[in-house]
Amino acid sequence: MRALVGGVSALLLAVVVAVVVNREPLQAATACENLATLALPGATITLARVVEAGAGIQTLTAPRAFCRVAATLKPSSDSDIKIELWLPASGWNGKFQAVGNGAFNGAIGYPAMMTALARGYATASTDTGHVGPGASFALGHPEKAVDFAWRAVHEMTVTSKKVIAAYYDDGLRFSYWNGCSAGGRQAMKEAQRFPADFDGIIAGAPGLDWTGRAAQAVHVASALQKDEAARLASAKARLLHGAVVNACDTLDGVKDGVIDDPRRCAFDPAVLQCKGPDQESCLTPAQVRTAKLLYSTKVNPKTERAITGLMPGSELGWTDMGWTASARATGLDQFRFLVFKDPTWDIDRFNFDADIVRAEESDNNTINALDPNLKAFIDRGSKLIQYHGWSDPQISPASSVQYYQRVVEALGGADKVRGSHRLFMAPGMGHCGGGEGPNTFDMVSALEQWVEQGKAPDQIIASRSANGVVDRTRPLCPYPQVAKYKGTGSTNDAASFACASP
Ligand SMILES: [Ca+2]
Repeated sequence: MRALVGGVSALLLAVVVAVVVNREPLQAATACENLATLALPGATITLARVVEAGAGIQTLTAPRAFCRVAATLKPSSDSDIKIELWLPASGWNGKFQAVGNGAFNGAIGYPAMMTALARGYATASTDTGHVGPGASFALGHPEKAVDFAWRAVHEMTVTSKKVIAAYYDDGLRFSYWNGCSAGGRQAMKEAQRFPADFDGIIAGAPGLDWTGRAAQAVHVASALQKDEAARLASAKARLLHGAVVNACDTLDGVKDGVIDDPRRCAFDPAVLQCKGPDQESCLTPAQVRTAKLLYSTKVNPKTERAITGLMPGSELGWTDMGWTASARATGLDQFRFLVFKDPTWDIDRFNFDADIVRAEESDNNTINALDPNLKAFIDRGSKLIQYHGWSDPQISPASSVQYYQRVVEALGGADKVRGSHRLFMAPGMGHCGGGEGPNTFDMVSALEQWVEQGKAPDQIIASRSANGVVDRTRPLCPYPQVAKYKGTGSTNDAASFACASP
């Protein structure tokens, strides 16, 4: 009997050893390098090499050893999509996290990949099908425009999952998307168009109304180009910001230098208008008009959809050409290369009413990620965390609220949406971070808990630091809830607040 047990034990041991032995080579250098010969439709693997922990990539340091895979994807004859996929050589968490891009920039997002890799993720990023900033790549290359609009991200995701399946013994457990700005637009596009690609999606400050934002930024830039005296230099923007905060800070019941819901701030810049000549302490009539222009909501005269402006409180992020240099450049390139397809087109030719219609029609929902029908994504059980800073000077935060409300309407009420899609507005936060409000948070952990444990994020704690020390924490709340002060305790402590209806 004992001999039999011993025999069984020996057999078990042999099986265990066999499994371990079988498994080990898959995570060794040779297995990584063998990925170079992997046959994938529409994809050519151009690099498969182990990078050791501590090795440098650009200015970054690898937090763990990984298998670095680079590939070129050609879903169309004119496509040239570069991707990288990094596979932890050990300590893989069984999950995949794809990361997003910024503006029109054709560049693989190494920093975000490093962050995902450090958490044990297999991670991927694409250059979206072209190299470098700007949209000149699209001129005469409609297929490259499609690659940028949605195809590069989807193809990257499909290819990455195949490589992950080839490299690891264990199956992929969960797939995530994490992006902000253009990466937030990519996030929404995936949820709308390829609902099976990801189990969980983080959409930060999504540029989902890409053409509306381009029109708004060019509209402001056009006005300021015509009249230099109307520009709001940073000292005047600071003056305006101080007056806005002074007028609206306490509308939320807490005097903390941050306006919780700037839509309630009905500040009229005309109160700052100079009584006499221009001075540091006042705004000229032209500067008052500029401030109103930046806050203003325009309407697409054909679709009647509102193209929202910037919010009171965002003034410190404005440049003297309005919005930001990035918004202006992205807007100009949108019209020059994608709408008019004319490299000589310039901002002085812009006509808002005619050109916003033309921009949206020519886009035909290719780059814009405005489709509110998330039913397939939701029915699949996938989860979407959307967030946006109320002081974002780049992409109107009200566009995030508008989209969320359109999803609620399309799906038949907030009850149909709450279990799958939540929007977190961050008071005082700038574009994807920064700003005077709490602006640091861990959306990845919140999403992991929602997707993997079914624990929906009823609040997400955000913090703010000064000189490397956290000086305020505050819950971010699922829209339309806001963080309400309980009446006792420090207003710099998240525990003094609870998420509640406004
Ligand atoms: Ca306040």
